[in-house]
Amino acid sequence: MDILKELEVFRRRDIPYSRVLGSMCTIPHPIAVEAHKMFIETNLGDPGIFRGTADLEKRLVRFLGEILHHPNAEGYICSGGTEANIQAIRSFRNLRKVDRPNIVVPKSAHFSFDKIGDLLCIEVRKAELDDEFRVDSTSLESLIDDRTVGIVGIAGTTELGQVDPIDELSKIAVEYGVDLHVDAAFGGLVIPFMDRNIDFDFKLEGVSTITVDPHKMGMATIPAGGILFRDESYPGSLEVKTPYLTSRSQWTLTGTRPGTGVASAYAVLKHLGFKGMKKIVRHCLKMTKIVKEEMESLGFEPVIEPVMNVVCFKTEHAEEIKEELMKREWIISTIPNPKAIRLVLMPHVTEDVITNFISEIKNVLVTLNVRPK
Ligand code: 0PR
Repeated sequence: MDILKELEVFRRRDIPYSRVLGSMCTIPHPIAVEAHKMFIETNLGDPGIFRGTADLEKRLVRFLGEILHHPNAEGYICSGGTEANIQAIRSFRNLRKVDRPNIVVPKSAHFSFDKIGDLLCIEVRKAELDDEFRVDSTSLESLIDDRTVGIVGIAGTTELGQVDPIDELSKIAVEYGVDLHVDAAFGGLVIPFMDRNIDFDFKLEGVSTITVDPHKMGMATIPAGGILFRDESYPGSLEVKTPYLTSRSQWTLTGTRPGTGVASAYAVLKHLGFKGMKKIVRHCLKMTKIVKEEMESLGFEPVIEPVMNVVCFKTEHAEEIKEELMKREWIISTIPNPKAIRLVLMPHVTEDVITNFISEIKNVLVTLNVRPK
């Protein structure tokens, strides 16, 4: 018991999600927690032992494939968006086999692509953005050459929640004969449930692979990332032999890997269904609208009109505001260019949370004696 008390002391120092408006993770759905507990000892690294869990993973991949217009996509549940992005680009590189390979990504790409450059010894070329912070497809196209093994588009950028013109990127991918990876780590479980229609997935013929993370908007327990491949040639290029396991080979990056994320993600999607997910997304978009209006009435101006449940407000004082909020145990984040504060309206953010946050930010402006812009 003493040990548990000791753990509690540490755990109590964590900030509760009800004061977090700068994270792409959230409180897992209650059914996710139950499912997680049931699968606590499972290891998908040895699917011959955990046969049921392995079959459940196939079902979940099918679910995600259905949501992304390709029920027969290959894929697996991994540690998160970073691993998913690594595996997609690694498959492009392995399939192409060119000397000194490169990929072209938007300037707004998540920092996991910098890790990818280093790990895979690939040059990462960064394409310019347009005024709305979407990748400029002309700039991206101009960076493609005969050593380019793939291009990347983002459906839900980390900083602004913006969606690149994936349809244009798909045409470019087909024209140049290169693979297109869509990083929909965040947006993959938002866009399909929005009223607005945005094409970003396997519906577009140029899209080869998609990152989609249940541990972000899928309300699964951490870790639960997802990588989907258009066909088996992509994961096939990642395969290594596993002589002493119950399976002959594996194409995942990690060996031992939990089944908890699979169970929790499956449970949430099955429990909520399309309708339930739509309701969650509608809630998050409503909270985004409310916070945007409240912040505008304080004199803040959004960087872009929010596309999904991420909104940034321009301010020269972004860092000071963030620090002062942190002292008061509120968590937001900032972006450097343009200087802005960033809010992510995850399912745990309710109108009460927003009311408390707005009154705190008013106090912060008074304490710092600054104006919003
Ligand atoms: N791709 C995109 C578009 C992302 O936004 C992220 C993470 C990743 C890939 C990488 O995913 P993993 O972190 O699962 O490997 N985006 C968030 C970010 O960097 C991750 C995050 C989540 C950070 C919760 C903080 C936090 O409290 O902001």
